[in-house]
Amino acid sequence: KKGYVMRKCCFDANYKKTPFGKRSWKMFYCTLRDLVLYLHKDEHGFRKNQMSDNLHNAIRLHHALATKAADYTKKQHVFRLQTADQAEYLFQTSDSKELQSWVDTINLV
Ligand code: I3P
Repeated sequence: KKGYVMRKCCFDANYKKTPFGKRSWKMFYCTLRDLVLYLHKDEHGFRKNQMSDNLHNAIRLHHALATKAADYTKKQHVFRLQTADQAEYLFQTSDSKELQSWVDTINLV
């Protein structure tokens, strides 16, 4: 699965609150492959398989959990991703179908 999403970092590993100034929403071209969610700057970054993208923006999905973020009311179509190392992110998708599709895909890997 691939597509553009908005991402907000809430907690870094070990449930450490993401520092102020690093909690803003950012757009990424997201791809899922081999239990890893890669966040590329854009589709070009994905095609070129840009190293800088891969090193800094890969989220391991083994033992991760995606759930609809019903408690986050500032934006629509948002899901929460909690990882095995206890990091937490919010992802905004384009509509409810996309939201469900990302959640299902992530939880099935
Ligand atoms: C963050 C940015 C986010 C906001 C976050 C701010 O500031 O304004 O949009 O999250 O609030 O810290 P910065 O750009 O300086 O990182 P919301 O959109 O969810 O309000 P937070 O501190 O409550 O996470």
